[in-house]
Amino acid sequence: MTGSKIVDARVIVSCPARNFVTLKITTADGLYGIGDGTLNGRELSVASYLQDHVVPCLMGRDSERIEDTWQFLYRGAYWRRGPVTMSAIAAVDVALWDLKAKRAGMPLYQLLGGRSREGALVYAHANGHSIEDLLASVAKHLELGYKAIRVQAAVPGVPDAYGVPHGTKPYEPADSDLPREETWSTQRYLRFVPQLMDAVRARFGFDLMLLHDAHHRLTPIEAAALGKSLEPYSLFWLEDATPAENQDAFRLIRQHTTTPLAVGEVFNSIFDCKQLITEQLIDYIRTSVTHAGGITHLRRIAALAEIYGVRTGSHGATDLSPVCMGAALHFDVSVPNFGIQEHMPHAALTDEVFPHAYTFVGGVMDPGEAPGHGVDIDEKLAAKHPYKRAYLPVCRLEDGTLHNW
Ligand code: EZ4
Ligand code: CO
Repeated sequence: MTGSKIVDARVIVSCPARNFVTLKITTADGLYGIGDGTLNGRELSVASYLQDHVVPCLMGRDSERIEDTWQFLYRGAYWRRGPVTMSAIAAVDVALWDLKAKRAGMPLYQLLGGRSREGALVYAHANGHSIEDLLASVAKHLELGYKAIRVQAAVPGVPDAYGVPHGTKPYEPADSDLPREETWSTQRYLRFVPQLMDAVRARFGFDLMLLHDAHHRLTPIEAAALGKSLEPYSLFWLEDATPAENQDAFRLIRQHTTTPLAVGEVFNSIFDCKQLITEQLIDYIRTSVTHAGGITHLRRIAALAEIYGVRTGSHGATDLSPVCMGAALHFDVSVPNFGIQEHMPHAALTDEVFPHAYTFVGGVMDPGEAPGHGVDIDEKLAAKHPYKRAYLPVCRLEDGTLHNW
């Protein structure tokens, strides 16, 4: 193991357009691997978890022992699961897979069993301040070659709708130094979404794959009603209809609608989705490489999902770094039950800090053929953009209530 021994592990926190936590692990023979540990709005907790508690345990370990290192960090800590822990474990895991693939001189997907498909179908975000505005955004994304598009628009009479940018800035969910508080009306939303979908189908027809994110804002019965009212528009999926701490809730939604359901961007382990999968209550599981314990754990979730006919549809917003996107694409092209991958393009500065081998052509993305996961970090450039505190918004109903489920 001499050459593959870990001799250095560095946590790099930077803000090239938005915050990212990156782990760089170096071995005795001078190879290095990169992992993403970004947890939106809680970045420094993962950085500390890594720096203070994980990095000391990595020194001198054999970087080739990915499974054993995963088990050591997961079981060995005694305190299992949770987004901070699992994002930190993911950062190590992805860096080790990157290292192993580089050492083998292969793109990562080869170590995962080779390609099951030529590319990964991705979906884009179209959003607008009005239906007309949204239709223009859909048209723009179709021109760019996207075959699948998530549509969100401002709800008339509701001051803040999820997924819609403030002013003319590109959409970025974590956009304030302290949490911005938003007001929300479920009734207005439930009336509006079918009108929105109707307008999209009337303008663009039914070939386009259409997605929508309810962003955990509904009760189970409201979600059931929405799913039912959207059936004529033949959605690819309805995402995060309700929060899923209570996995039972999806039974009720499922009994009422044939609109396909996706959930899981906030899940961090297989236990968050075990019942959803084994009872076939969902169609797509949205767990990501970074927030669900890395390639090692995401493969287990996908394997469970495979035998119950559930497909993958990983979260891929801009708060998951290009390192996560690179690793996700290797996973996506290899896993048999891949469904779709979210693609929210990063800012030009983010792409500059993280040079990458992946590409987008004609609605699909490809991880590329570079050894490893194909994503690097320009540390000098990253250092010029220090961390800036940023929070996701907090949502209240019109009566001021924060929870309605
Ligand atoms: O709210 O990435 O489907 N995508 C989403 C995202 C998430 C953010 C949270 O960090 O819902 O916009
Ligand atoms: Co979402």
